[in-house]
Amino acid sequence: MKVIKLEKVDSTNNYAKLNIENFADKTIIHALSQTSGRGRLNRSWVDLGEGNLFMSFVLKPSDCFNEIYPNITQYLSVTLCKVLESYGLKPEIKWPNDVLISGKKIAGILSETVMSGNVLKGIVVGIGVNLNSNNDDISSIPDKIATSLNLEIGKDVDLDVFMNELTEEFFKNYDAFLGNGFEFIKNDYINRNCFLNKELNVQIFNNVETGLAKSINDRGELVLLKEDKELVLTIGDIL
Ligand code: BT5
Repeated sequence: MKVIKLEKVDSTNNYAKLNIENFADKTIIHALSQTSGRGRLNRSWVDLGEGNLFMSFVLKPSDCFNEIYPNITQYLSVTLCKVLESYGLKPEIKWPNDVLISGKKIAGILSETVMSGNVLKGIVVGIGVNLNSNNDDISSIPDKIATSLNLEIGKDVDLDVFMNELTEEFFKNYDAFLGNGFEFIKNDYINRNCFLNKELNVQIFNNVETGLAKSINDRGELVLLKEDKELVLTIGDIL
């Protein structure tokens, strides 16, 4: 595993994608600050200043796409929960991969696939974790109630220590996850969920589906019960 350290970059995901040919499997791009951090669907990820985590995993598990690769984001959300639990917190997962503390967003995960024709050049899995912020900055985040680790535990967090813990935990079971897929983490994922058995509105692009969150299947998809019919959702945002 190699770590590439950058002072400042537009987005660690952009940097990883642009230079993907030059990076070996399991390379990490770590930036101390991001000027244009991205979320999904053109949303942005706010840089809350010094001491917060912005990193991307460059993964090259094979040169053809496998249906379990999209589940890497869920694998990373479970990994993050385990690290946050070691700080004495009780994180919860909101499908598919949001990690919340007492309902507040502490991290975001963005996975992007780089293809050239049918050849998979690599997968870039970016994660931002709020480690050190203050109440003013955190409340300026648009559209979401957010938090950061220091505000939850009442003391500053060491960025390098946290990043090493996250990286170690990620690679500890990564190969086993690739061999087994979502089922390998299904229990760990479900044990931390905050959405099952609740009535949900789920936005899928411009459409909103409403129903009871019945289960998570072996592929990590959300099974929504809508008027006696089952809807199986692969992507979406729980509103
Ligand atoms: C995400 O998108 O949550 C994925 C964010 C991934 C960020 C990492 S940082 C390293 C790597 N490089 C990148 O350029 N990106 C990745 P989404 O589910 O679309 O949520 C975006 C929404 O989260 C925004 O619209 C805000 O409401 C909220 N948000 C933005 N910044 C935040 C922050 N620092 N903390 C908590 N919430 C935030």
